[in-house]
Amino acid sequence: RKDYHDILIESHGKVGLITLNRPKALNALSSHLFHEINSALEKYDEDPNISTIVITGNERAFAAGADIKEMVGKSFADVYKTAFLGHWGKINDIRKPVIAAVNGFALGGGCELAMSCDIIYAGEKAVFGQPEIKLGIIPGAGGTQRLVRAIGKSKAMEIVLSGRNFTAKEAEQWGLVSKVLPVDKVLDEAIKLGQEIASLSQPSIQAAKESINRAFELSLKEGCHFERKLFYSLFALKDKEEGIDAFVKKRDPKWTDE
Ligand code: CO8
Repeated sequence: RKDYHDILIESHGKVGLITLNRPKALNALSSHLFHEINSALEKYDEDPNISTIVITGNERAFAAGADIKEMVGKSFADVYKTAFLGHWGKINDIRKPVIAAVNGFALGGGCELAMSCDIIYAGEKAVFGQPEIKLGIIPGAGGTQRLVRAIGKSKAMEIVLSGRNFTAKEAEQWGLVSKVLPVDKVLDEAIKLGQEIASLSQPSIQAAKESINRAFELSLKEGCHFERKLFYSLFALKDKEEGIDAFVKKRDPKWTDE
């Protein structure tokens, strides 16, 4: 498609794929590239033919971070007044599930982009890290917040304060990624997972995502309360009747997403 320069988009059934495509810069997330990611995410989120989204890079890099070259010479006033890179938060508003298929480097903003997705699949050679400290800065797109929630304080401190990278295997052991796969299988498996999720009733998928994400914002009591309200509200769906009836009658459900 001609509308984008630094990403490729293609759909696989109901899965919308976004491939970061700035290979010479190891998919460094320039403002322009990030605007394109946001635009594609928004289009997929609105597209009734798409149910889940996969973001990937190439074998060498998912993304090696924000574009460091854009930061040269920028002062505090410059970045503060213009809310530099403020548009990075858009992905958090996407309602449909977003899966990251990570090969190669996922560093700095690249690691943060992966962590902003709902599920991460990683290739055996993937390398994660928050090396910002080595540039005299700190993570700025949620790295200090999401990493500690995913892997706990001691490990998050070690990673962010030392700037050392960590492997796909470590990321899996620590619970940051849900699966480590051979390099050439990561994208296929992520798309397969996307298709599996897309084959279910979408209002309940979106409610489940919304509810899980509340766990990061609310106390346990409030979170369970929120979940219960959503649970009750799903009884208003035709798909709830369909799913329960299909189970009772031992047949396959036919979802209408209503
Ligand atoms: N930004 C810009 N260009 C980059 C970046 C980057 N993050 N990473 C790599 N490149 C470019 C290199 O400059 C090089 O370009 P050229 O060929 O023109 O010199 C090309 O990509 C290939 O890179 P290398 O030659 O360095 O490849 P190597 O295999 O030798 O090394 C590394 C690979 C180890 C990944 C190395 O490139 C590297 O260390 N990259 C930088 C990693 C990093 O520090 N990332 C963190 C950036 S800061 C950040 O992400 C903050 C996010 C804040 C978000 C805030 C939102 C509000």
